[in-house]
Amino acid sequence: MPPPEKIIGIVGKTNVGKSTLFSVMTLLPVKIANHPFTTIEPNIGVGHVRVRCAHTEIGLPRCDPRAGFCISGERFIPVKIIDVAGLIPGASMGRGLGNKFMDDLRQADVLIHVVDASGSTDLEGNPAAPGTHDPVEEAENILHEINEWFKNIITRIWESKISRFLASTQAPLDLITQNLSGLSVRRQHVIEAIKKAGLEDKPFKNWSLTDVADFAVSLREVGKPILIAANKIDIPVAVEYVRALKKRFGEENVVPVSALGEYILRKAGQGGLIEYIPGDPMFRIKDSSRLTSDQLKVLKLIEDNVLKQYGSTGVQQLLNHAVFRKLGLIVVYPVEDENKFTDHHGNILPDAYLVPRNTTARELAYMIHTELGEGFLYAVNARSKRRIGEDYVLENNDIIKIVAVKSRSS
Ligand SMILES: Nc1nc2c(ncn2[C@@H]2O[C@H](COP(=O)(O)OP(=O)(O)O)[C@@H](O)[C@H]2O)c(=O)[nH]1
Ligand SMILES: [Mg+2]
Repeated sequence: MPPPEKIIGIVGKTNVGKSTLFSVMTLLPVKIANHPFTTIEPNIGVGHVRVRCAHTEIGLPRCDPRAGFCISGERFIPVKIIDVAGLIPGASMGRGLGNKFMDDLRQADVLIHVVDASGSTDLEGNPAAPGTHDPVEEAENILHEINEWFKNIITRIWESKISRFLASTQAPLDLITQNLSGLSVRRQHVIEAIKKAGLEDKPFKNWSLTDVADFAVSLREVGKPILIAANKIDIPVAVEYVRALKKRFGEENVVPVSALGEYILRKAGQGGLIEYIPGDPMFRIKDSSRLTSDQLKVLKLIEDNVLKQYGSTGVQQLLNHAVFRKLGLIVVYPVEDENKFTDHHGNILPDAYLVPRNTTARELAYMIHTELGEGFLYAVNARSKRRIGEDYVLENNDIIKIVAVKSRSS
C-alpha cells in the first residue's frame, strides 16, 4: 500500500480565512483533464506540495503523474487537507468543542494555524477595523487551547486505559502508543516526547498527573507540530504583525500568506487570463484587453502589496513548509523500468511518494506492495544504476526500482 497519507489540519478562530485558505489550496491552478475531484467532503480536500520534478534533471521531456500534475517541470504531489471547524477561546474547557472538531483534529499530522495578521477580527471572530486586534495574542490563545485539549484527552486516556496496566506490562511503550494511536501519533513521537518532557529516567508507574500533562504538551509539539499562517498580508498593516509573530514564535514557525490573493490568481489562471504557477513570485497577463479595469486593478494590488513585498502569496510555501520541514518528508519516485524511468505501461515517473526521512529501500518496497516487501531481493538506484540493499536509506529525489522474487500468486 502507498505511504500512509499525511493529513494537514487547518485551525484557527472564526473569520481569519480558514475556509478561504482551504478552498484555494484545493483549487487546481489550471484546467486538468481527468483529474479526480479535489474536494472529498465539504471540509476535506486534496491540495498539492510543489517540487522540481525529477524528470527535468534526468533530461526527459515530460512525466506522466498518476496523481497530482506537473507544470513546466514543477511537480505537484497530493496531500490531504481538513478545514477543522472554528476554534473559540475556552473551547478546551468544553465550550463549543464538538465531536466533529475533535475527530478532525485527531486525524491531523500537522496543523496550520491561521491568524488574521491584519488584526481585523476580534477574539470572538467578529470583523473589526484593521490593526485593532493583536494576532500575537490570538495565536497564543489558540496554542493554549490546543495544548489544553491535548492534555485533557491524554490525561483521560492515561487514567482510564494506561495507568492500571503499567505495572503488569512488559512493553509500556507499546501500551502507550497503542492507546494513543487514535491521535495519529506514532511510537517515535512517544519516545521523543518522553525525552522532551525530561521524563526518560522516571518509571512510568511513578508518573504524576503533572508528568502526564507535561508529556502531553511535548507529544503535541512533536506529534502535531503547528505552523502559523499569518493571513491577509494584502492588507498593509500586516507587515508589523508578521514581524511580531515571527519574533514571538520564531521565523521558522510563521509563513505570511494572502489566501485571497492566491484565490484570485488561481481563478484568473483557470480562466486563462493569466499565466501563474502556484508558489511563483510573479504572474503574466496573457492579454490585457480581456481584463476589465477592476480586474487589472486587483491584480496590480496583489502584485504590489503581496508579491513584491513577500515574494509570493505564501500559500504554496505554507503547504511545502508543513510537509517538508514540519513533517520532514522527502520525495521518492518508484519505477519498474530503471532505464526508461517508467512503470510497465511506459508511464514516466508515474508516482511521487512523500515518505518519512530515514525510510529504507525495503520499507519503500512494502509501501509499493506487500509482495514486493516480502519478496525483496535488492533495489536499483535508477540514476546511478547501482544496486542497493534493503537497508539503503532513501534520499530526497531518489528514483528507485525494487527487484523481488515473483510471488506464487502472480
Ligand atoms: N483581505 C483579505 N481577506 C481575506 C483573506 N482571506 C480571507 N479573507 C476574508 O476574511 C473573511 C473570512 O474568511 P473565511 O475564509 O470565511 O474565514 P473562516 O471563518 O476562518 O473560515 C472573508 O470575508 C474573506 O474574504 C486574505 O488573504 N485577505
Ligand atoms: Mg470557515
